[in-house]
Amino acid sequence: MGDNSAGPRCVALVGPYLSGKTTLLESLLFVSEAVGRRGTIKEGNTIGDSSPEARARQMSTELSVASYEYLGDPWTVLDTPGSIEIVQDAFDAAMVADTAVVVVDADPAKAMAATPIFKFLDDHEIPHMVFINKIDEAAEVSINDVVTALRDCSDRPLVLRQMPIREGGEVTGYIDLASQRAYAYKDGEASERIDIPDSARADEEQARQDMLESLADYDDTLLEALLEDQTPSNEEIYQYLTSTLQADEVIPVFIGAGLHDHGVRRLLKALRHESPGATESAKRMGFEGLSEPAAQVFKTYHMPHAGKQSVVRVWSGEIADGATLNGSRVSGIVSLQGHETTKLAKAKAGEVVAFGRMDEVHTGEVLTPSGERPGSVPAWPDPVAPLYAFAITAEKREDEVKLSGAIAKLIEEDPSLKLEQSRDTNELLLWGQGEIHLAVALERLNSKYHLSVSRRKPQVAYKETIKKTVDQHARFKRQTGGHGQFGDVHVEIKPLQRGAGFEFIDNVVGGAIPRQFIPSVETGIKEYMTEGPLGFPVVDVAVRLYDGQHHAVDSSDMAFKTAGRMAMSEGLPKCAPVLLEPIYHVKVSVPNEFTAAVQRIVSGRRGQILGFDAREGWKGWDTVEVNMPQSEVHDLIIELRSQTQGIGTFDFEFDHLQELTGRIADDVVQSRQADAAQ
Ligand SMILES: Nc1nc2c(ncn2[C@@H]2O[C@H](COP(=O)(O)OP(=O)(O)OP(=O)(O)O)[C@@H](O)[C@H]2O)c(=O)[nH]1
Ligand SMILES: [Mg+2]
Repeated sequence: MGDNSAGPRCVALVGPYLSGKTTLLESLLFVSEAVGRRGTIKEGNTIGDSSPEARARQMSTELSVASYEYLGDPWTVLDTPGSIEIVQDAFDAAMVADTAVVVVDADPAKAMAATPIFKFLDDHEIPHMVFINKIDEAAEVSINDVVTALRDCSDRPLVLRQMPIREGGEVTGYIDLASQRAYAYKDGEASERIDIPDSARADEEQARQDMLESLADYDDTLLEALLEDQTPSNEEIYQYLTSTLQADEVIPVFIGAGLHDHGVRRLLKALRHESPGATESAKRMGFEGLSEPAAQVFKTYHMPHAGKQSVVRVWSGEIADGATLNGSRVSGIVSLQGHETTKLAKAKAGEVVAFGRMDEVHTGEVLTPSGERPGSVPAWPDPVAPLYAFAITAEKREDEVKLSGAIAKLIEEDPSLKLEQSRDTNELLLWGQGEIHLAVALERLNSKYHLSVSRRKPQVAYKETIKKTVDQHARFKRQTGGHGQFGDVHVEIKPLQRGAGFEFIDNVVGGAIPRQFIPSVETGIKEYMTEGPLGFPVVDVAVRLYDGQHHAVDSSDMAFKTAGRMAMSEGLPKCAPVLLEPIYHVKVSVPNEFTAAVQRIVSGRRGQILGFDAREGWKGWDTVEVNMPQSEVHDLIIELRSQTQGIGTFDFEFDHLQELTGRIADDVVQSRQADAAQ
């Protein structure tokens, strides 16, 4: 690797919120002369983040794709959002990249935020480097402290490749530990080679030795050489660096400042020399030795005019516009430069392009002429599970049908969103990762589809039951002109155990109520049960129909249904009704320094701790298992993130219904009655 034979390569910029990925993309494009003028986030004129949502918020809200050529090599860069709430695109982009560059702040206190992405890259063995950004603001920061803090968040060893040179309270340049050359940063041009400052020599020797020792863990020849006090040649060192990156064994760490193009040429060169190419990545993704062309969709956009665009990495062969893949026709191939597109006649292995109007095709899908997914290709990772929901309604009634269609498109673009029609409360729930994620989704509905949507906190699926058994008689009798109405029932209403649901027992003997009317009584009873005396669906109740009367002419299905409902509406309030609230089983996962904080959060939310354990596969993390009322789970993620540097998370499922009494229950019932009165 490391020369023009690598073919088109692809790098993904990933890492925590606001660490400078989009700015670094701009710098990569500027330094490589793909753009002549440098945009900034502040001015809102970068190649990345072109959507109105991203510009307005000065944050990335979805993937941006752009390309450049450096020293004759073609590259595509995938710039991904860093917000912990908008994570899907970073994961999906990293999957298809040859190398992921984890851009982080030069601040040890912010290192932890990189944990989820390190974990993802480690789990999928995606080669990655670290770029410690904003070095221009890090005059007082020890780079070793940053690296040490990052090491705690990564399974793979981090190896510092550059050392800052400090002068007059500023970082003025760097020493490259592989080549042992020093450079002074120059604004707007390449860094200038200088002598290694005497003051830095001792540190440099030590840092270089540390680097070599880390590499030696993966190479016996190097280990022997070091043990015998031999220094390998620079050529050999570069070879070790390249092979350990490709195998995702070692994570090289670079430093710089995207905003000032500092260290960016060095990064371009490191990528050029050390990044694996599409052939290696195709192997990693299970596309080795394929006899037909293949591409894989890693992002779907719905464009207002161009329609659906499936962004793919081509893994093998060539694909021409008009080709049929998986039974769908490719209608247009374009390369992407931010929101600008350029038409192409074909795309070849290694390239990242968008295929037009393949309506049946989804993110993660492998596209081949035969339509077969090679058995060696692993399943695409599951979408990130939702954590937070709003209940939504179209502000204009006539938009309701359009709304679900538009949301389906949003979900295709971002599978970490989910739509659910709640069976309990009948609300339309939009699920996502948090408030910002959902707010961005609603803004997108507006900017792309001109849909205005109102949102509110989802209702809790309260139920009610009873605690006492009661006998109830009810008679429905009407005399209206000719035909009258008559139905008369005796029922016993009694509580059942939790989870038993509803039971109807027919104990009528001797034809007191004719057979054909008995199902109508049951229907009437069930109708009432949808909203009991407290205003909620009634559960865990048995109703035994044991007697009644009928009238030869006036009795009817209608009359007995009404009598059944009357028996319930008169009887149930006397049965000591009680509110039931849904309790969820929640598994909260955090770095273990926050485990005590979780205990506080849980007890503040009427939760009950069931136990805790190390989180499987996550170094230094705990999972705390709790039972918690649904009403408290709603915004749990917000408090959890605020207490855990953003990275705490949980999963949850309904567990059981539990009696709720006292003030909280009174409030629930009152607000239900207030709603009903409206
Ligand atoms: N001082 C300094 N500021 C920087 C540097 N790089 C980025 N910034 C600033 O950091 C802020 C965030 O930059 P972005 O490029 O949007 O960061 P990002 O990682 O793309 O953000 P998200 O995609 O939302 O996670 C902006 O105000 C940038 O101007 C840098 O090298 N030095
Ligand atoms: Mg960004």
